[in-house]
Amino acid sequence: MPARLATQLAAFQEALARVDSEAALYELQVAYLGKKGTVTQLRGEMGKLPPEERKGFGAEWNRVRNAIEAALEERRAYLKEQARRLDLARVEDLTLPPLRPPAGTLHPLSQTRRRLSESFQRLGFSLAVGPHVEHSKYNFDDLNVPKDHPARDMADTFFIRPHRHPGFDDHTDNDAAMRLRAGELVLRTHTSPVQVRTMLTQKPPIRIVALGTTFRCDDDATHSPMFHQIEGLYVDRGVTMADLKATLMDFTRDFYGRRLDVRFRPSFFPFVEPGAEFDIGCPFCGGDGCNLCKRTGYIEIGGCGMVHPAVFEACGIDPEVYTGWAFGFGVDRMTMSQHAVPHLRHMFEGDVRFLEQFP
Ligand code: FA5
Repeated sequence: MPARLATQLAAFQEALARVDSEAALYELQVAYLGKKGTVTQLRGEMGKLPPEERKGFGAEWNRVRNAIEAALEERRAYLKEQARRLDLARVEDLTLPPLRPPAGTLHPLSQTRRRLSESFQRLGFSLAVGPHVEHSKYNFDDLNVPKDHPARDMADTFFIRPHRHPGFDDHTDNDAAMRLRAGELVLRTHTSPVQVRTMLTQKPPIRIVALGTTFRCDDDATHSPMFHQIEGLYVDRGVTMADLKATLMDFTRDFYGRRLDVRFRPSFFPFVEPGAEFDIGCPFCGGDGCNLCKRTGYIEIGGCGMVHPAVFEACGIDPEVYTGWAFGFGVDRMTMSQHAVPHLRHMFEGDVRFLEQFP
């Protein structure tokens, strides 16, 4: 065998012994038999040999190439087999229990809503619901809120413009929508319209709570454009302010899990007379004054009072026979005060780092 061929074959065999992957094997193949491979190039030199040597060199070259190809093939089969053995020998512990996907928890507001409805159901109240898009008659007029009341101002109320849906031209809902005049549809500014809807459809005795979303054009640390209220209504013969006080004191003890100081501050709401703000003694400082209660020792929960006779009349209930009380509390503020949340915004941002704190 010509010396140059023998050198290449020996170098190849030495390199082959060190190959331990299919990728390295491929590189070796290219280095020797590729277009610019060292063995391929030797073939090109055949033309420079005297004619009598060419035939012998050609036969030797073929032998070397075949030997290299066979060795490559053998090594490839060996590497494949080794990889297969490794794969088979791998031990997977199929008895390990799978990782649990992270489970979500109820939003802190939903937790409060549940606890509130459970508390009032225990006190004998049933749950009532009303729509978010409300007629101004129920949101204002029937609640004795006059047309010039500041709450009707654009600063507080989101008005809805009735809109004919082009795809439903002959739909009766569309016709009803078009009969509404501007300013008649609003996003309910409180849950009090549920009082009206209930009294229009049920006869006393009535004992309901309505929990839900409410909307106002308001935005700061303790006011949000979308927030939640719980409304309570109790109507029967001989209902007095003393019933209201007793119920709210009972509820506070049940909800906060301990007896808290409470206070009723005279206040004005057109749909009650007399009216009051209901405050609880700050559950954090125990009344000494802290940042959460703005150093007053009390936290305002919402309004309450005796149902105004004008509201009874608008709902077809005789105010000479029946009396009743109502309240409307801010659910978000109650949640904030319960967990010392500094800004209302945290409730609606959906930040998992905040939500994880309420398992
Ligand atoms: C009312 O909404 C009356 N409907 C409550 C009522 C019902 C009084 C029945 C008498 C009888 P007020 O506007 O004060 O009242 O709101 C009640 C509570 O809702 C407030 O004390 C506060 O806790 C909460 N609230 C009001 N506006 C916002 C807001 N923008 N963001 C968060 N909470 C709010």
